Amino acid sequence: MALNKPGRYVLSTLGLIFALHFILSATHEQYGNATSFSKLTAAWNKEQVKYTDTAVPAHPDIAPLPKWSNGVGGVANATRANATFVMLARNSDVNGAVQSIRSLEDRFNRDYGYPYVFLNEEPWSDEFKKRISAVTNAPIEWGVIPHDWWFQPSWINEEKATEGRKKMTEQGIIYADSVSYRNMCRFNSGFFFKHKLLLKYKWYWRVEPDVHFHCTLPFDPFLYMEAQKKVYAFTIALYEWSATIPTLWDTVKNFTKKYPEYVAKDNAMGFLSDDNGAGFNMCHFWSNFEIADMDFWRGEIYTKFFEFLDATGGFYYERWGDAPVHSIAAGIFLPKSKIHFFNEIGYEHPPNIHCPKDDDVWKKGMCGCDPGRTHDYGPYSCQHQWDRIFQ
Ligand SMILES: Nc1nc2c(ncn2[C@@H]2O[C@H](COP(=O)(O)OP(=O)(O)OP(=O)(O)O)[C@@H](O)[C@H]2O)c(=O)[nH]1
Ligand SMILES: *[C@@H]1O[C@H](CO)[C@@H](O)[C@H](O)[C@H]1NC(C)=O
Ligand SMILES: *[C@@H]1O[C@H](CO)[C@@H](O)[C@H](O)[C@H]1NC(C)=O
Ligand SMILES: *[C@@H]1O[C@H](CO)[C@@H](O)[C@H](O)[C@H]1NC(C)=O
Ligand SMILES: *[C@@H]1O[C@H](CO)[C@@H](O)[C@H](O)[C@H]1NC(C)=O
Ligand SMILES: [Mg+2]
Repeated sequence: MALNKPGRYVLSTLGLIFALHFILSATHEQYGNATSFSKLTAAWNKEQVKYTDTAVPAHPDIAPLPKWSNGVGGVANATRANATFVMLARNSDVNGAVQSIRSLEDRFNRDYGYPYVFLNEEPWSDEFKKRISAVTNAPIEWGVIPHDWWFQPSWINEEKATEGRKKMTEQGIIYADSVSYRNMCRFNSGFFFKHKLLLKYKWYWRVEPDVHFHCTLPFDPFLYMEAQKKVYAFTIALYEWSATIPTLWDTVKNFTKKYPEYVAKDNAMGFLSDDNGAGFNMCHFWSNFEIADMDFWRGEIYTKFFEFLDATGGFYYERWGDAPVHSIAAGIFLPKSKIHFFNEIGYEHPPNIHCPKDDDVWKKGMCGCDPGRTHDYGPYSCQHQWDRIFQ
């Protein structure tokens, strides 16, 4: 695990855990029962116990842990985060969606029971609901997206948008001609976290149909994010097709000129740019996997940022992806220490795969992937640009 200096961490938090424990035991009989010291000691060797100092009350909408679970790190359900999975999909994505959820349940969630929120611009089919419900016992909510958060706004100049799609098609860009792909990118950039089913959660883990989780997670990544005060996490970093975002960076620069106070000190600009912000080097986090804090997207800075981008029409006149938009925002408006690379999470969204290269991490996670195939330092990877900002 990428935890720094576990020994020191445990020591420095022991006091806090004990103090919290005594207060809670005295005031909550149920807490006392669930965490009697014999149980705590038995679970001591499990990684998760290290995070108990950041325990938050179980979210009211999170069901009790599944019967077969040993509890989160053996500490019952008091320690789950205020978190949910979110999947945007079409009814026709059902087979891929089932495959992704099976994989996620097997490698992580069967022991945690974090809820799922599914989003679609159309009503969910009975088949989709039935097939997904069959492969998880976790709570599931089925959301429909409000019309205006999905479809091309009426103020977009359709002639200009058509022209943009035509030009991109000639350049042989993937999804060049697709309006629905653009709807999806704009929705993921600026709206999903405002959906009423997501408002009650702080953390989300984005999952797509047809992805694979290749390693068993020996800890709860949500509680890790919380404990380490992270905001945004990724597993794969790569280059964007520049033809999809010709004016994005200039728009970003206009925004930061207007609001210089929003730019974080010690940010991750060195990941996004090779010349101190003059140009964008196309490096971004691959957003089909994300674990992040929705309160960052909901906050003043990102709200203004998205509105500024959206007003230019670039999501339709060009083909701005939610991946560069999220990555640029995280990279500029957050200190770099709040962005995390989850090496332990073996993840595949074909054609790319992150498989932990370190032998101990790979073994501990019982990873089913070939570390030789990992994207990390392949030719299309931006992992070097990520590493260099910490050197
Ligand atoms: N409801 C809905 N979901 C969509 C639509 N288009 C894409 N999605 C979802 O949005 C996410 C991203 O779309 P993908 O088609 O996977 O795009 P991608 O990951 O860039 O490209 P792929 O390599 O094809 O996976 C996935 O979760 C899709 O299921 C759509 O028109 N409606
Ligand atoms: C705590 O444990 C005792 C003894 O096992 C039991 O009688 C009591 O009902 C429990 N309290 C709660 C709130 O679970
Ligand atoms: C877990 O939480 C649920 C809902 O808050 C509660 O009903 C259940 O008793 C809790 N279980 C334990 C072991 O604390
Ligand atoms: C979970 O997070 C959301 C968003 O920050 C917040 O509104 C809600 O009150 C939180 N719920 C709990 C139980 O902490
Ligand atoms: C940035 O602002 C300048 C000055 O207002 C403007 O001329 C230019 O078109 C803007 N660039 C983009 C990409 O919006
Ligand atoms: Mg995809």
